[in-house]
Amino acid sequence: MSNTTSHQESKSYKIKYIIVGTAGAGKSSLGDYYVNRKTVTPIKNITVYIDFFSKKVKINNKELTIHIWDTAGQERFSTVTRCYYRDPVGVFICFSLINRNSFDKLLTYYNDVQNINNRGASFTLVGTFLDKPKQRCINKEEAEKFAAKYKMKYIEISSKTGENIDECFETMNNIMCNRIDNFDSYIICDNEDASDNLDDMETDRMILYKCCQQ
Ligand SMILES: Nc1nc2c(ncn2[C@@H]2O[C@H](COP(=O)(O)OP(=O)(O)OP(=O)(O)O)[C@@H](O)[C@H]2O)c(=O)[nH]1
Ligand SMILES: [Mg+2]
Repeated sequence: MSNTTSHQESKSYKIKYIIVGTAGAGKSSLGDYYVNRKTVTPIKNITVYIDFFSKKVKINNKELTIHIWDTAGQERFSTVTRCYYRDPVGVFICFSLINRNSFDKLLTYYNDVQNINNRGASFTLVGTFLDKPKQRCINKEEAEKFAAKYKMKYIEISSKTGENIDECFETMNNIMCNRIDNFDSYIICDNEDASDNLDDMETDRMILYKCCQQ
């Protein structure tokens, strides 16, 4: 006799995340550490338009294929990066714990994503540069207050040491599993045919192409 529950639990899901925040906030470093275990180097690699990471994880018998869209923080790319705010179900808003300006811009990013997103995105606020306590200018209470006000999770990470990076994504992955268990239509409908991830990437690349033509 078939078991409906175990059949459901062994299903694969594709999940789209996006990382936003000011230039130099550590967005690419966060994604690169989580997916490739790459620690930061002194060489700066500015993201142009958008970058992409992918990783498969298994949680409670669910296979998640995670697509992470890493946006450029530089203002001159914002017309294009905003095109990617529509679809993600998980959003990481990054700021640097050692840069006040990156914290002051958080609300702008939050509002921009909320205005464009149509998947009921879950948000995590990520404070980066945890390995630089002496240069720190945003304290934990201030960041926690902001996160609580906008109903986000809050976590502090270092892409130099890797501290809390797995936890950062695991927290979001668990939120996604809960949303799936609660039959969240934004995720379930996106996964009617979860096997074909390449087509999905192609669609996203077309969005980038169209935006660049504007
Ligand atoms: N010490 C330390 N350095 C970091 C950390 N995160 C990022 N960096 C460094 O900060 C610089 C900028 O990091 P990126 O990850 O490229 O920043 P970004 O947000 O992707 O920047 P854009 O692509 O321009 O929007 C790089 O030189 C990184 O090596 C961190 O947690 N600790
Ligand atoms: Mg980058």
